Amino acid sequence: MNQADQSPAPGRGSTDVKHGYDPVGLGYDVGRGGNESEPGRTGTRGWRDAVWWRAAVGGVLAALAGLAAGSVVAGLLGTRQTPIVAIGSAFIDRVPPWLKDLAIAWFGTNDKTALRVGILLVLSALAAVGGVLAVRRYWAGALITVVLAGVAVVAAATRPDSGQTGFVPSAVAGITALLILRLFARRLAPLVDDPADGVSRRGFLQLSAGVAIASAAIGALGRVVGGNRAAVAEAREALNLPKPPTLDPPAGVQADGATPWVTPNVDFYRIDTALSVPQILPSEWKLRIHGMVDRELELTFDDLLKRQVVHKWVTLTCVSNEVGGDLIGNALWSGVLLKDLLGEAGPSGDADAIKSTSKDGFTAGTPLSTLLDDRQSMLAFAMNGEPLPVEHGFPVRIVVPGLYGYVSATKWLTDIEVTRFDRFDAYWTPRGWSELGPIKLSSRIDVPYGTKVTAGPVTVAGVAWDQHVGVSKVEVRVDGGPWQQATLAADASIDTWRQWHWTWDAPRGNHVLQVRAFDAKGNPQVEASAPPAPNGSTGLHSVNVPVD
Ligand SMILES: Nc1nc2c(c(=O)[nH]1)N[C@H]1C(S)=C(S)[C@@H](COP(=O)(O)O)O[C@H]1N2
Ligand SMILES: [Mo]
Repeated sequence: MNQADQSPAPGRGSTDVKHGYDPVGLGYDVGRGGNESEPGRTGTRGWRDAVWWRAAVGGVLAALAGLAAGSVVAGLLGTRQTPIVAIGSAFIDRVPPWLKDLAIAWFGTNDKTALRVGILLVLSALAAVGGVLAVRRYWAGALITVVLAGVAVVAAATRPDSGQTGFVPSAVAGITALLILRLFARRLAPLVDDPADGVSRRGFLQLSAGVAIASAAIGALGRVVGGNRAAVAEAREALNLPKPPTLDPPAGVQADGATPWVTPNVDFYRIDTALSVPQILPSEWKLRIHGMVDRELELTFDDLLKRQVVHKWVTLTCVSNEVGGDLIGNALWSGVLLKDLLGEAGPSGDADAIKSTSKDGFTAGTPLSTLLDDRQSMLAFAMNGEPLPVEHGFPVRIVVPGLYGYVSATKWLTDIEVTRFDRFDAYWTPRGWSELGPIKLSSRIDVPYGTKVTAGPVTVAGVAWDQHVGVSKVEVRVDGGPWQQATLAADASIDTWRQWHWTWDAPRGNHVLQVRAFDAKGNPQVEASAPPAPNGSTGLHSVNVPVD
């Protein structure tokens, strides 16, 4: 039951005219007992006694409490869709390009921060109006909260990256804000009739302080309980990284076939030992480069961004990939060359490796030579033009063209020690995997696969890779017959996979297709089958194709 609606006290309702100029009836003028013939007193007493500003404060505090609750829930659920992120993302998706350009012109790389501040200001203003309305008619004020929360819920629910629970934080935020708004409305209702009512004034102060402290505490608790997830998600969202000149695949690369040349971030395979994904705020990220160096380096995320940034297509592969498997993906990585950073540190001539360590204690051992040569090994902070997804190593990981991930691609990177292979074991080495892990030449058939094929011309297509060596030729054979040369898509660089396709005049019956690739020097793929351990699978990919 709502006291504000039920109070029989006079001085409320649209028929009440005795407050004179008082459009909302909340003591904007002189309040109860005031004297309209004494205009001199109106200003100060009116201001101090007035309910409206207290009601506005209550509205804003209710909204902030809702946002705090929403952040906690987002943290617990592991979704990045806090109410602000939900609204902000929906806004970014819909904003016309000219406005985006204007925002960038005005705020530069702070445009995302400006957007957040803007959203907060607009929300606060609306919440203040809601607070004022709620004192007289709770549901009139509550309606504003319902609409705002509704917008956030719909925005979160319709985002492609929000998952099934993305809307929950916004819903919880809305409900929390409604409950707190109700408390404020009740507290303030008596002041409408008697602005000098000391009990109610103190009550308002106590409630305000309580809500403010509780919101701050809940926000802090959320960071602990949620492992910083919401805060990291928001920080990631707010980052404005140097953009690659283009996200388009290099011209002429596309080939007929099922596998797109670029692997979208959401489809990119994920392999790691992290039960719970490390949550690192860019503002708290630090990298130490030390060990056998002339000068130890300590870098912050901002230090990294101040350096020369490179953008490079690299196909990452997992050593656990079986023949024909999908633990491989191609992305445009943006970051800073390890060659530059190690050059600054000055590695000792005796060093032959780095041991890189992640926040969660994973380690990889990488030959120093692969970081200092021309292959553009990097500390990557962006993937396909976006900040690294958290599960792919946010905020910074290593990418080394030509090496399996387990010996190079440390995610959530925090430490690089320049050292010697004979002085340490990386994570997978004592677990039965080779110390060195160059990627092996391999190839895969992607179509036809699991689809019905009709007799006649059929496109057979797939990918082949031999990162940092290059693929020179791909051949296909049917039922163990003669090898036939497939068409290779244009080369992007030797560090990416290569698409291939071949047209097969398919006869009826059950057939077996096989593929093999040749490296840049003309060596064929190893045909003998070997399992992934200890340093990568070999063998030819075969698919059975029934043709009607
Ligand atoms: N911190 C950390 N980084 C890691 C790993 C890990 O377990 N922990 N696994 C590695 C392995 S085995 C691979 S194949 C790649 C996979 O990177 P991705 O998950 O971004 O595809 O990350 C590498 N980096
Ligand atoms: Mo891997």
